[in-house]
Amino acid sequence: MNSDRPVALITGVSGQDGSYLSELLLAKGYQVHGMVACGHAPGHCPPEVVLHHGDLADGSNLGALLDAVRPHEVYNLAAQSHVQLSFEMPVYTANVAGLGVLRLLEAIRIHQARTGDAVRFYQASSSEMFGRAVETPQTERTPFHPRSPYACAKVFGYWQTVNYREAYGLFACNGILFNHESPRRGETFVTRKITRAAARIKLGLQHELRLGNLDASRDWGFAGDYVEAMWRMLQYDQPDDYVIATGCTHTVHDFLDAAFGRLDLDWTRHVQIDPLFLRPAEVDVLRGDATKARTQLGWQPRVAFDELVCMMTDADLQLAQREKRMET
Ligand code: F7E
Repeated sequence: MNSDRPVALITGVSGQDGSYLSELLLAKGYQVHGMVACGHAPGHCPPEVVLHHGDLADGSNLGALLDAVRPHEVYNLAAQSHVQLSFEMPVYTANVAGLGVLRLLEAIRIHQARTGDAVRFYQASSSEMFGRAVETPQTERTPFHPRSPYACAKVFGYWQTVNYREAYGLFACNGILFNHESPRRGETFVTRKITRAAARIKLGLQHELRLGNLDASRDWGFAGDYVEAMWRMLQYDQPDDYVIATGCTHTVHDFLDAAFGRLDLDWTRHVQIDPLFLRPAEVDVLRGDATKARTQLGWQPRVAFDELVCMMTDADLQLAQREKRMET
C-alpha cells in the first residue's frame, strides 16, 4: 500500500454515488477501496478501485476490512435506497440502511481504539427524513417526520452518527442529500425511468410508460455535484451535518415535460397512471436550503434542473440508439 496517498473506503461503491465519488477521489490522488455486497456488479465503478466483498446486513467482516484497508476516510453510501421497495422489505431495509450504519460506526470505533488511526466518517443521510416536512425549505434544523421504512432507517442512522460524534469524538458527518440524479441513476427511480422511457419511445422501442404520483415535487440535483459536498465535509475543521440541495423544486409533471419535450414528444400520449407505483405514504414536496454548506464548505451545485434533464435524456437516447442497432 502506498502510504503517501490518502486512503478512502466507500461502501455501496457500485451505486451511482459510489462511482462519481470514486472518480473524484482518484482524481485527487486517493487510493480508493470499495465495498460491494454479494451479488452486486461493480456498476460504473472505475477499474482503479480495489473491490472488497462486504455487507452491512452482516457486518462480521467490517473490522477485518478496516484493518486491511486502514482508511483515512470512510464514506457510507450502502443502503437499500429505494423508498417504495422499503414498504415491501421493511426489515431488510432497516437492517442495512439503519443497523448497518451502527455496525460500521462500532467497527470504526473499535478499529480506532485498537490502532490509533484517525478515521473520518461520512453518512449518506437523506432528505426523505423530513418526509411530511413541517417547514419549507428544509434546513439542518428542520424536524424529521419520516414517511417510509427507508426514511425511518435513515433517521436511525443519522442519530447514531451524531451520537458517535458526541459520545466518542468520532469525526462523523451527515450529508442530508436531497434527490440527486445522473445518467447512472438506477432505472427504477422516477427520473431515470422517465428519461429511459422517453428515449425508447422516441425510437419506437417502447410505447407506454407506467407511473405513480405525478404531483410529487422534489429538489433534484446532479449526483456529480453532490459527491463533492461529501468530500468537502470530511476536509472541514469540524465534523458537522449539512443539507445538500439546489433550492429549487419541480414536480414529476415538470420532469416529464422537460424530458419528453427534449425529444419533441407529448408525454400525455404515452403515460399511464398505475396504482402499483403509488406508495402507502407519500412525501409530497421537498425543497432544501443548502446555505450552511455554501457558507462553511464553499459548496454549490453547478448543474440546474433543465441541464440535468437534458444530460440524462441525451445519454438515454444514445443508449436506446445502441439498443436499436443491436435489434437490427
Ligand atoms: O421518487 C414519484 C414517487 O423513487 C420520486 C432515493 O434516492 O431520493 C430518492 O427517493 C417521486 C416520489 O425517489 C413513480 O412517488 C411517481 O414521490 O425517484 P424516486 P425518492 O422516493 O424521492 C431520496 C433523497 C433518497 O434518499 C432515496 O434513496 O416520484 N413517482 N411515479 C415515482 N417514483 C418511482 N420510483 N417510480 C414511479 O413510477
